[in-house]
Order: sequence, then C-alpha cells, then structure tokens
Amino acid sequence: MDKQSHRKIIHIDMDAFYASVEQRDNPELRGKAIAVGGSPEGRGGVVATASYEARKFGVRSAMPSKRALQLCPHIIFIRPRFAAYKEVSQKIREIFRRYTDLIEPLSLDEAYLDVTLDKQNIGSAIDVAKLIKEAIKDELQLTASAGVSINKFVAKIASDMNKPNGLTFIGPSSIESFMEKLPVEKFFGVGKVTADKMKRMGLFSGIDLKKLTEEEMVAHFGKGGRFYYQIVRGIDNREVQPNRETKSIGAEDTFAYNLTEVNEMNAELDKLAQTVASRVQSYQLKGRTITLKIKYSDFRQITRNYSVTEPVNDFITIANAAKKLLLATEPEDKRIRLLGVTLSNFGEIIPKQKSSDNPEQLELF
Ligand code: DCP
Ligand code: MG
Repeated sequence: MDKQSHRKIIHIDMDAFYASVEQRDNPELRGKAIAVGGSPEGRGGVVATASYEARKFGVRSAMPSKRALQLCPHIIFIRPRFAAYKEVSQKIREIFRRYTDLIEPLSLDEAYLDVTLDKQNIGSAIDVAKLIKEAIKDELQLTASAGVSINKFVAKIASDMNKPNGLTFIGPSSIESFMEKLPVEKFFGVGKVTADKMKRMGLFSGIDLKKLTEEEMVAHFGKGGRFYYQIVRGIDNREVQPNRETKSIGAEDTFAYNLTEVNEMNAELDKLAQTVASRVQSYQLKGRTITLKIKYSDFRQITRNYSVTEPVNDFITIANAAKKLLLATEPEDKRIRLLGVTLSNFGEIIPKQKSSDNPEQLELF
C-alpha cells in the first residue's frame, strides 16, 4: 500500500451511553449498578444498556430485565429519556464538526469520521481523536472510546478494544497481523450463522480465513465472501458517507431446529421485534411498513408486508403486526427454519443523518 494514499479514519463510540447520561444527570446514580430500560421486579422488557458497575455482574444490552435482576439483585432500573440522548448526540456531532465535515453517524452514540483532510491542521489523527475525547469530557462530562486506523472496519474494531475511555491506534503495518488473530465472529458482516458455519469448517480466526482463495470464499459464503476475503487482508474501501440514509432496519434469526409450534414462533417474533424496536429508536426513526420473512425447512421463502397509517417504532406495534402476518400464512404444522422482522418506509425525523452497519442485514449480502 502506498503511504500517501492512506486515509485517516476515526470511529467514536460513547461508553455505556444511555447509562452514563443518566449517571451524569443524577449524581445519586453515580458508581451504582443501573440498567436503562426493562422494568423493576423483572416484569418483562429488556435492558437497553447497563452501567459498567452492572456489567461486572454480567448484565448486558438486550438481556431480559428478569435475568438482569437475578444476576444483580441491587440493580436500579431507569426509564429511558430519548430526548436527553438525542441532545447529547447532537452535541457530540458539533464537536466532530470542528475537526471534519465527513461524519457518518451509525446511531446516536457512534460515528465514523474521515479526518484525512485535517481541517484544523492538527497533524495526526491520534491527536484529533484525543482532542475530541477531551472536548466530550470537558463539555459534556461523558467519556467516549476512539479507534484510529486507515479504514472503517479496523477503526471500529479498535474503538472497542480498550473500552471505556479508550484510544486505540492500529497502524498500517500492524493491520494484517491484527486481522490474523481476530476471531471470525468479529469480522464485519459475519453473523452467528456464518460464524458457526466457519467454525464447522475449522475456520476460527483471520489466519484460517486467509487460507481460502477468493473463489472458495464466495462459493462458501456468497457475496459476503468477497468482502471477508478483502477485509481479512486489511482492505476496506468503504467511504465515510455523511449523507447515507437508512432505508430499512431488520433482524432475523435462523434456528438450530425447525419451529413447528405457533407459540414458539410468536416468542421468536417478540424477540426480533424487540431488537428492531430498540435499534430503530436508537436511530431516531419511525417506519410505516412492517415486513415478515419466513424461510421454511425446504428453503422456500416468503415475505409479507403490513403498513400502518402513522409511522411507528414501538415494540408492541411491530410485534403485533409480525404476529398477525404470521397467522395469515397458516403457520400450523409448517416447519420454519428462519424468521425475520423488518421496519421500513421511514418518516424523516432527523433528515439525512442516519446510516447503518447492520450485521443482520449484511448476513443477506
Ligand atoms: N441500545 C439499545 N439496545 C441494544 C443496544 C444498544 O437500546 N440492544 C442503546 C443503548 C446504548 C446505546 O444504544 O447505550 C449505544 O449502544 P452501544 O452498543 O454503543 O452500547 P453502550 O454505549 O451502552 O456501551 P459501550 O460502552 O459498550 O459502547
Ligand atoms: Mg457505546
């Protein structure tokens, strides 16, 4: 690779975002195990995020609150305040804008920045990341983690490596050896099903993936294979796209065994709807069309849509629509190996500022 042509990419991700904002705004919660979302006494719902104090007990995002309470009996559940998170999100974007105009937000708390142009003549992308972290700390009393590299994928992996309050640089000369050690499930676009397939083939980390030719990768993993082939060699030419728009947000799951009971199918649809709802909420979007995808045991696939008049993003509406669509397919005695739920047809809430690295959808490459 030619040194001159390297881009400078920073990935910023706020630490325990919703929980940190709650602890900042309510000093009594500082130093305590808290969960945002879910309900006290574990009466249903899932945790959106947990403070680092609660994570020590194993509490994680998307965990049912009942389970969170079992792991950490003194946990405090807090109702989310999306308006407060959105305000912080806008403020961090203002900070980013001091250093670059090429900002691609991935959600309220996460963004890619291309700082190649070096708007303020700082000289080094590591220093830019440091200044951004300092501004977030001084002006917003919050911490972020940053990853710095020459492409999006490596920057994103790097920002996650030393959380919380981390700053990790992975330079061009260390990328390949870094990729070789990376477990397959960490590769961009590799979901659980692909990761399991790779492991069954004896492929556990980047070094194993490198043994396959590009043709073999495509033969085994479809179009995604070509991307994995490049990324494992440290090549990711995706641009930072400031105006990328999200067209749909979905989640799907392939089951270890075929589902035959409608109750089981509905329970899965609840889980998928929950994932879609929290994701759509974190992108500050609402959509009008709910789509159900079904793959049967014979690999036949169908999709069914349902549109509502007013845009929605709540779990109940998405789950109910998906269940209604399922019922209309006469699911009794059918054998289902995959279910997917997608929300689309978004109304503009924050125009032209959304984007998504959506692993569930990338699985479909
Ligand atoms: N979120 C959610 N449901 C999920 C995952 C996340 O509602 N399943 C929300 C709450 C998070 C925010 O999105 O605070 C950002 O998600 P992250 O994955 O970046 O998680 P955190 O910022 O909470 O923690 P970390 O320090 O690991 O980044
Ligand atoms: Mg975060």
